[in-house]
Amino acid sequence: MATSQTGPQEELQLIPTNAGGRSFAGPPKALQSQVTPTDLFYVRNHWKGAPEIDIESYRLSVGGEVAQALSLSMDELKSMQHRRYQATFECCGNGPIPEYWAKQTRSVMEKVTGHGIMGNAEWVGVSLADVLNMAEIGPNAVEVMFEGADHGPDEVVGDPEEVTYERSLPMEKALHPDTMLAWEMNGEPLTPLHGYPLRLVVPGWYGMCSVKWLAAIHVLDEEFKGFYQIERYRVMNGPDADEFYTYLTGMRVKSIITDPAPGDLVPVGDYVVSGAAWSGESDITRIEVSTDGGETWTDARITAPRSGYSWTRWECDWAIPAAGNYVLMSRATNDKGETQPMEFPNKWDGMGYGNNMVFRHDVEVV
Ligand SMILES: Nc1nc2c(c(=O)[nH]1)N[C@H]1C(S)=C(S)[C@@H](COP(=O)(O)O)O[C@H]1N2
Ligand SMILES: [Mo]
Repeated sequence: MATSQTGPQEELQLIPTNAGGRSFAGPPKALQSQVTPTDLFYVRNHWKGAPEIDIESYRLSVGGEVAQALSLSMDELKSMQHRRYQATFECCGNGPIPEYWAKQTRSVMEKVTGHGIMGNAEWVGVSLADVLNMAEIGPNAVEVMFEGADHGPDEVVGDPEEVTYERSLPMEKALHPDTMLAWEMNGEPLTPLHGYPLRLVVPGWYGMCSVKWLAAIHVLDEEFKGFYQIERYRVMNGPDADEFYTYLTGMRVKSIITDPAPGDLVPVGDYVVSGAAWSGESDITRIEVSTDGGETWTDARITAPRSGYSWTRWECDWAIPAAGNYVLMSRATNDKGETQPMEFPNKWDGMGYGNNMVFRHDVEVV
């Protein structure tokens, strides 16, 4: 079986997204393995670097609509029952926007080609539910809000001038046993950029829900209306819709081709195309591949079903008849019967979030 040529072994490294040194995408080849190495796992921060946290004095505070307010050290958290699973993270700004649309789209992940604002990692921590149960949630609880230790002026135009990274979850997702307070990523303590010493992991939901550098947990008796909750990470329902916004939660059904990687030169002959597919909390049931720009489709084989909340890996044989330029595509369907759309679903929106369209993947065969 043929493999693609990549030239001399390239040094893989994170790619700045032109967002002022705040954020980095993983290189396309980092998405070829089941688990994304931590040093190649994307970084999406609203302010540059990571807040400094003194581990000796660090306490996670839990308060609000609870009978028993808590102040927990890392040692206390680590003495509770551990959870461990893989979870795929995707920033809702992941995925190139088609040329015709890119010019009008205001995305903070400017000029990223490829799909590297995502990755799959193994996380270890405790169930958030165990901590909330210890605090005894009161009868008026509606949502749980997570306060990060990072703050400053908002990155886009500096307005608001001072805001903290805070997000909330509905009770149902907050109390789901798989929603985790994690201190370990891929067998190591969290790195500063990924939220040391403690972050939330909201498996199956877009990345912005998983608050890093957790300072406090607030159980609320009303819906949270903070800036990063209601002014960001939403999509317009349509130019004339009655309801204006949908707030993104679970990751939409999506797939990517990871081999050949962009820029690989592929030889004529038999080739195995491979990639990943995921769909939030749902299972992937089908992946189809086209090697002729969407004219005809062939079913791909699932080679690794999801582990916990990881992506599903797949491959598909490609008998390449001749040299030339080919347009490959992959299209996933989940167990609810939802299939990736052929076009960007929120064209009118201007932000580019939640793009789960079938992408074109250009390949040069030599
Ligand atoms: N405190 C805090 N948490 C945060 C963010 C942030 O800027 N501050 N960024 C969010 C976004 S938009 C994403 S996509 C994920 C990225 O996680 P990672 O940088 O570990 O890949 O973290 C989320 N949690
Ligand atoms: Mo994100």
